[in-house]
Amino acid sequence: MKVRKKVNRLVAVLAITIFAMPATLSKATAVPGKAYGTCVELRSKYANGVAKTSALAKKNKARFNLSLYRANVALDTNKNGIACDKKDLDNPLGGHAQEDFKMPNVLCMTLQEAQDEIQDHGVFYSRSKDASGRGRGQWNDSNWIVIKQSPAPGRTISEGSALLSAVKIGESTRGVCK
Ligand SMILES: [Ca+2]
Repeated sequence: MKVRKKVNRLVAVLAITIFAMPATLSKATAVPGKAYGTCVELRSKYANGVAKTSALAKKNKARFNLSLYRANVALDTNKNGIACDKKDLDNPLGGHAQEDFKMPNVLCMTLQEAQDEIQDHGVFYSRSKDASGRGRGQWNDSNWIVIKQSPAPGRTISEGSALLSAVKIGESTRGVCK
C-alpha cells in the first residue's frame, strides 16, 4: 500500500512537471535581451545596431528586436530608436559615451564630473592641478571647476595622460565659464 502511494505521488509529480514545461519554455523566450556594455560589443553581433520598430530597422539595415533594444536603450545616445547606429558612435559630449579613449570636452564641469566623463570614454585615471599656480590639492573634486584641459576634445587619451586645470568654485574662471 505504501509503495503504491509513492508511485502515485511520483506520477503526479511527473504530470506536474510535464504540464509546467511549456510555461517554462515560453518564459525563456520572454527573457529580456542581453544588455551590452558598449556599442563596439553590440555591433560585433548586430553590425548596424538594434531598432525598436521594424520600419526603423528596414530603413537603417538594423536588426529589429524590441526587447533587445529595450535592454540596450542606454546605448541609443541620440535617441533615434536604434541602439548603436552609426551616430551613437560619435558621442563626444554626452553621457553613456563609447569607450573610445577620446578626450571629451570637460571645460566648466566640476572635477568630479570631468573625471566621470573621461572614465565614460574608457580612461580611469586623469590628473588635475591647481590652475591658480598655488599648488593646492584638489581634495574634494566637487569643489573644483575645470577651466583648462589637455589634450583638446577628440584627441586620444590613455591612463594618466589627461590633465585638468581647475579653480575652486567661486573663483575667477578667467572668462572660460559663464
Ligand atoms: Ca541611436
